[in-house]
Amino acid sequence: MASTTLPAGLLDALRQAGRVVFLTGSGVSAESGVPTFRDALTGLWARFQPAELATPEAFQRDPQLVWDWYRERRRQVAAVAPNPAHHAIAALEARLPETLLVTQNVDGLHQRAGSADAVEFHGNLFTNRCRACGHAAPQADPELAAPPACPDCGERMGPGVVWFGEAIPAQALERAWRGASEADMLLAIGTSGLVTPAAALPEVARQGGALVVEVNLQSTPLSAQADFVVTGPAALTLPALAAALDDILP
Ligand code: BV8
Ligand code: ZN
Repeated sequence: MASTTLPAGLLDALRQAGRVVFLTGSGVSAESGVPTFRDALTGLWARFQPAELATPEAFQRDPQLVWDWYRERRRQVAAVAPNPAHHAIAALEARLPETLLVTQNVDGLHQRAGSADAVEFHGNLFTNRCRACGHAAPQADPELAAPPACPDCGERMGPGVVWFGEAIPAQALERAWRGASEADMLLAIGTSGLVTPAAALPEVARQGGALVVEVNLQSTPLSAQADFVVTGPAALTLPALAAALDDILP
């Protein structure tokens, strides 16, 4: 396995950090074979932009088309497994005194890797939500062919994800914002920092006095805010970080 050199000082800073926040984007799921958000628009969907499918207006305009895209993504995710990056984050959560995992991903892979309490900032593919009355329900069957009717109000339900132009679920926003502002360290992993308000969390952490670590294949708009940069695939760099921490923790 290629060795990963961790930036000098990172391990000590992680060991001394009391409260650690992990903020993940689709780069964490890339090595499970889940296309990143933009990659998901290939093949059948190549002719669309995210905003043409991942919005309430798109669902109003053509519910079946939008539903089919989410059904395809549910199938893809149901067929893959968490990768070493997800498992390393679960291992770090178990080893560190106080952690919070905030994910922008909707694939549920962190939970399948053992991160039981992930804050799903953008919702979850395997749930449905009624935008008319707020009724929400799990939707385990990736093959459901059409949007189900809301059992409470009869309106058509859509995927339980946060579309562009929709508000972040209040509890997720509150937990993530408070966690970042109180953090001693925030690790931004596999996110391009393009989508707001998630992209503001590293700055919220810095304002609160936290150290910011970026784990990514390449630099992003968040790199300028980072005290440490770990470059490489998360499925390599995060297990290396977890193993190195194990070596120095009692
Ligand atoms: C809101 C769920 C207000 C859906 C997602 C102009 C016009 C209109 C709107 C806006 C505008 N400007 C700003 C906005 C706001 C908008 C926004 O940010 N737009 C962007 C595009 C400019 N935001 C919103 O609308 C948000 N809501 O603002 O509400 C409001 C307030 C009150 C009341 C009403 C309204 C809601 C945003 C949520 C959108 N939903 N997902 C679905 O999945 O279908 S976001 C979606 O895109 C993903 O969840 C992800 O978070 C995001 C980015 O996707 P990707 O590019 O795939 O992933 P990422 O960016 O994380 O990049 C991958 C990274 O990983 C890269 O850096 C890559 O280098 C790295 N990587 C790759 N492989 C690896 C790796 N790193 C390590 N290892 C590897 N192996
Ligand atoms: Zn309803």
